[in-house]
Formats: sequence, structure tokens, C-alpha cells
Amino acid sequence: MRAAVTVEDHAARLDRATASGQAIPQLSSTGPMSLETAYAVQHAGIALREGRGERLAGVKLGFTSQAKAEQMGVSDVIIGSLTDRMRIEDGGIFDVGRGVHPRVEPEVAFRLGPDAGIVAVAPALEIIDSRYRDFTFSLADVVADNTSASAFVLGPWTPLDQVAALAVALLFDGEIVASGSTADILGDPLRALPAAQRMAAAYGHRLLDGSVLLAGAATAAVALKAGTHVEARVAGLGSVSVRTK
Ligand code: OOG
Repeated sequence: MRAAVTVEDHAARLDRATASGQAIPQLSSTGPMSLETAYAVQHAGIALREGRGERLAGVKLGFTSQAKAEQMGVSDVIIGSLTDRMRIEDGGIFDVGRGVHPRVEPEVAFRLGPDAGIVAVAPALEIIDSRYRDFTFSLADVVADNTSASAFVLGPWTPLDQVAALAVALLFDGEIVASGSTADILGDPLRALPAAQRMAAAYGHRLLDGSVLLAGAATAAVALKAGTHVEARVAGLGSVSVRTK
């Protein structure tokens, strides 16, 4: 009999795929995986990163918008972890060649205070990069893969005001490639906080003082290639950008 593949084995395979930029088969291709096991794999992957000195910087939600759920064929809200090393400074550089097949999404980010309330809001870019072949996965696969988290960029913080229906645009070299509204994020991105609290309590994530909550994409994700100036604009919040190489 073959020895059972452990949570740590799955996490190590995903970790190697992240480091090498080489896609792997979906974990679900070898048998069904429960959501509980998938989150255990995700946490084991974060533990590997923490073992290399990375620090938790926040959490992100996925599939909070219809456009994303339809694009990926997966509809339940999911939660993943962000670390300090995933963060790129506003106006910084992302190396596409180090990823598998990275894509970018315009988002809204919240900064959490001591009691896990929202203290500030910023426009954000999230770079997602599934470690699975063809960017396809089951819900358990994408959860195990830390919800495809790769990198994030935060624009200027402003004190929280209403953010329910702000126009959002994603631009490549000044041309709009996707557009939507913050209303596309759970009807109102403020709903990301109770959603994150519920998910965090269920699956063992922590909403730390000073950490970031990425509320999820407002549009479908767009594939990245090298040599692009990528910008997200959120009406009333300003803009955030990254350059790819
Ligand atoms: C999963 C991550 C989805 C979002 O904002 O919906 C996500 C994926 O599509 O690879 O981050």
C-alpha cells in the first residue's frame, strides 16, 4: 500500500510550485479533499513561509463578486492569508517571469484596527497566480493554494467613508481593460468584514491589529505580461499602480 499523502506533502508541493513557477496538477485529481483539509494545507503552506521569516500581513477574500465567481466557475466565498513579502510598494515592480500565469484584479483594501474594526480604506491591486495547470481548480484546490494569492499593492489610505458604489477601473498602459463598481463586491465591500470574521472564526485565520483585509475583486481577473503599467482607479479613493517586467 502507498503511504497516504499528508497535508504537509500537499503544502510542500504547492510551495515548490510557487518557488519554481511550474504548475502542478490539481490536488483534487488524486481524490476528493474536504474544505477542512484544504484549509489545513493552506495553513501548512503559510507555516512554511513563516519558517523562512515571512510575517502575516492580513487576509484576503475571494469570490466575493459575481464576475469572479463566473470566471472561475466557483462560487463560495474563500479566505486566504497575506504575508509581508507578498506586498509590493505602490508604483513598484512585479516580475511576471517568476510566476506561473499571473493575473491582476482591482480591489478595495481595508486596514483593521485593534478590535478588528475598519479604520481606513485604500484602492488596491491583487495579483493572483494559481499554482495549478491551466488556472483551473475545485473549491478545495484553490483554498489549499492559499486562494491563488501571489502579491498585492496598496494605494493611499483614507479614513473610512461610504464605499458602496464607487466606479472601479483597471488600466493597462492607460487603456481600460476591465471596469465595474465596488457594489460588485458583496453588494457593498463593507460586507467583507463580517464575511472575513465568519470565515476567520471557522477556518483559523486571525484579523490582527494593523493588518490588511483585501475585500475581493470588483471585476474578472486579467492576465499579466511583462512591460505593462498596471493601474487600478477607484472613484473617490484614488489610484494604485505596479509595473510588470
Ligand atoms: C482565486 C482567487 C479569487 C477574488 O478576488 O475573487 C480572488 C482565483 O480566482 O484564482 O482573489
